[in-house]
Amino acid sequence: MTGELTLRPVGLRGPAEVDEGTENLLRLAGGPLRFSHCEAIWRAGRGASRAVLALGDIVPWAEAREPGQGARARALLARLAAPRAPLAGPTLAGLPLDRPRIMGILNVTPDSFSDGGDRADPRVAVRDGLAMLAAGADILDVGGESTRPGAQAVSLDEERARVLPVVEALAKAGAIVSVDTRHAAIMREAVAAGAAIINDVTALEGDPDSLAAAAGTGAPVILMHMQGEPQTMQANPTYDSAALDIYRYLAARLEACEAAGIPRAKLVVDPGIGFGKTLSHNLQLFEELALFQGLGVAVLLGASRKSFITKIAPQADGRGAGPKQRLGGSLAAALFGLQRGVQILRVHDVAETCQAVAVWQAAGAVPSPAEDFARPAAGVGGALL
Ligand code: 7PM
Repeated sequence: MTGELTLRPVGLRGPAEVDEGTENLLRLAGGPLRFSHCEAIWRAGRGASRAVLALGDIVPWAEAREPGQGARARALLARLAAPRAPLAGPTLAGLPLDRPRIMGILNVTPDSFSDGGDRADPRVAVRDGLAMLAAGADILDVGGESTRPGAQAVSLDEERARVLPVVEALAKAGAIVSVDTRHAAIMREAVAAGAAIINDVTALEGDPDSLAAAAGTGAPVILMHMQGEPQTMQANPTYDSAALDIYRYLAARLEACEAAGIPRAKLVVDPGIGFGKTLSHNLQLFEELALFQGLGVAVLLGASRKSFITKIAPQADGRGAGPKQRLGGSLAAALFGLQRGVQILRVHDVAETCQAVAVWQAAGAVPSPAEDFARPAAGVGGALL
């Protein structure tokens, strides 16, 4: 019975915490973090065996699980270490992913949960988008259909009217715009209007035409995991193992995209915090975020202002903090994600997040130029294999 091997880098360290001259290390996805150990997970049927192993012990451990798994382990290690290709498409020259990227959220829906419909007016949305750019956003994510549980379905015409004017204006202003939609027609029209990236909470499954539409645009695609539908996804989310189940789902979506002609270099995965997950599932995903780097593509984290924050830290009066009172938790989640190797942060509070990331980097997670050039990082071809 063929099982399934996954490797989760653990003990991720910044350059000031490692000795590249003596340790057997890999850099995670070409970014600032290094690792010398992985949790190796072997899942056969419903059982899973796990072991935290030094890099040099992983291939033999895998081979001992099942002949041929040593080669699989080598391939996974190569994917974990490989620098992520810059995101590129017909209107996107190439956004390097070797440092944290900030995606500012522009929900242009009258009922968007976090900004209470402030941006139903396109002029307001464009003004706010430009402010986010000035505050340091690398990408602006424009969405016209609320995915709040119980939200009213939106007609294509209504979504069009909300999204396209904002996409066009911001793209004309020079912004890298992603369109947050599950509808193939909106994907096509938004890219034609200047959107550079497609962001789909249904991982191109929400519309039978999405795979072809996305492939046809040539735009990079963010594939997010959601269990069920927004209306019902929080009723009783269940997994054998949330991180492993979601990893398996995203691996399958990556295969489907490649088969449809979308190369892996244009794909980003996202575990979908809050989309069909209990608090426990969300926390396990945070802890195990580095697992997703084994898919060999960039990882996006969308935790900003989400309700799990109020479940962890209710306000003194016991009530849940409203979306705009969740900044502290959002920043903590963002930095935790960076510490687990996440490449893109999808956030409402751009200025605050950029400031937090800058302090995180200065505090040691990013190599000083001297440090970085003095000792080139060990590659996959080094002593470990
Ligand atoms: C109501 C409920 C309104 C939830 C908006 C939301 C993500 C996303 C959204 C995410 C990616 C929000 C969500 N969340 N796209 N779109 N990842 N890739 O909190 O986590 O913004 S909508």
